[in-house]
Amino acid sequence: DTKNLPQPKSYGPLGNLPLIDKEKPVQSFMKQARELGPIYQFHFPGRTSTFVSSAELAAEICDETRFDKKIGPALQKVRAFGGDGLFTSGTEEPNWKKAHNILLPSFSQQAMKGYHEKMIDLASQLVQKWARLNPNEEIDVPDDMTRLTLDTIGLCGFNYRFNSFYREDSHPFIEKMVRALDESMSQTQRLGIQDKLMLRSKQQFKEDIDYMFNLVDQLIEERKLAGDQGEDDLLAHMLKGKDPETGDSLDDENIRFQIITFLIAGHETTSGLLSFAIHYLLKHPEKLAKAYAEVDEVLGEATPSFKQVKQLKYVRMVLNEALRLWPTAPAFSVYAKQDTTLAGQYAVEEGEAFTLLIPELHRDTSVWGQDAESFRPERFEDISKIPYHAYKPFGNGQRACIGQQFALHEAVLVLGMVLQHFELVDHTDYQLDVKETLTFKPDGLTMKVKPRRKLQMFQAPAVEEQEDAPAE
Ligand code: FDE
Repeated sequence: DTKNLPQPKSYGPLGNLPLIDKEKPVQSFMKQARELGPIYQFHFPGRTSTFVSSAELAAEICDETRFDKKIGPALQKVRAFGGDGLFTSGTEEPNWKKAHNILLPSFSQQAMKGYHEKMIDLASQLVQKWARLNPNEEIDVPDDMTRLTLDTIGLCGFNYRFNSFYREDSHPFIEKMVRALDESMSQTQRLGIQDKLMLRSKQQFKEDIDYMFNLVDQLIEERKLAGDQGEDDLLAHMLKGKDPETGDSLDDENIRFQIITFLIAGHETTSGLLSFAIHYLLKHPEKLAKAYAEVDEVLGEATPSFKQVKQLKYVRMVLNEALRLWPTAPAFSVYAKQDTTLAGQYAVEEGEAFTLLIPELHRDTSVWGQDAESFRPERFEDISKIPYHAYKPFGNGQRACIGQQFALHEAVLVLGMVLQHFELVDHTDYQLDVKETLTFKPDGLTMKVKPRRKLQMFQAPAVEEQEDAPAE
């Protein structure tokens, strides 16, 4: 059964804890998986986690008749500000299903058409910023991508402009959110007694959460005061929507949690995705050339239309492949709904939990081949050839990412426009270093760009020679 699983070296009361690099816990678990195999146990002081990383085992724990999403210790901490929002609520909690039903239409293909223009608005701000850099100035890629994705979810979701491109530093909301996320991750790694002593961090945590609640509550209040102006964004759907199953609508506190959830889930992950994609294109000139060719053929000089974004197939494959190698939300956990067995081999008791290490699943050579470590977007030429349970960058089943289409439409559009306008230069010969918060990002990735074409926006009208000509 699962009691005799492989486990790493133990350090007395600390269990396996000393084996974790505190800055890179998930990468530490990935490393252990390479040494211990596709399923192993890891002992923290006071609790044990079981990690799985093969396609065979992923298919088992993704069977929703036997397993359901587990709100593990890290998500428990995030609940301090995500509450019973979609991401941090259990499937059995009434607000999960209710919000899921109410918000699903906000993420349909039809809804994407409504967001397209707003996405273009913000992608244009990014392109304009980069077009106006001096030739020697470098770009902090994850930093600018975070500005872009935060502003996009703000505008599409709540008609709110964070205006991140007009600020030297990130919006205060981001600073507090990142610090709160960081604190919740650290809390899960501290020993009980250590944690109790961190009074200053706890006070800060509380202040940061209060700030987030205030900003969001204000947003809700303002919208209510303004009344129904025909907005068709997430917030409007949250305020007006009724669960078709029960006729219930969401209460104000839950709407607050949903907004915070969408701001968290919707921007870090997507900005990491765009940053990894750029990293891999910088390192693979032949793939970059292919992407340029597609963008030039499909878009030419034009601002992308909704339909053209759908036609950027290779750009989409590049993003899929970036998500394979570095899925920006790198793990999720499930628990057994009843006693069961895993792969006909391990007896599992009701309630036992498993965490899927998505980057390891995505490197399973039995599915991805011996070149699983290489960046090769062509793998995604025919999606139907990829076994369903071998690729999980957006999670699984009914608890999968509700924002998937949103994130992909945005990312294809942005990467398409970046390639349309710029030649990308890897001026530091960047070596990948993956930073972990709740999500993955290429740490310290910078590049320079050279314009490929003249910016179309706000061009002065052509000078009319005749008018200026001296009168005869
Ligand atoms: C979700 C999600 C997931 C799952 C998790 C678990 O299971 O725990 C994942 C894996 C993900 N997600 C991923 C991702 C990636 C990317 C790029 C993204 N994602 C994006 C986005 C955007 C938005 C807006 C979002 N996203 C959202 C979200 C939400 C709300 C959720 C929850 C759902 C439920 O219901 O549960 C998620 N996402 Fe994501």
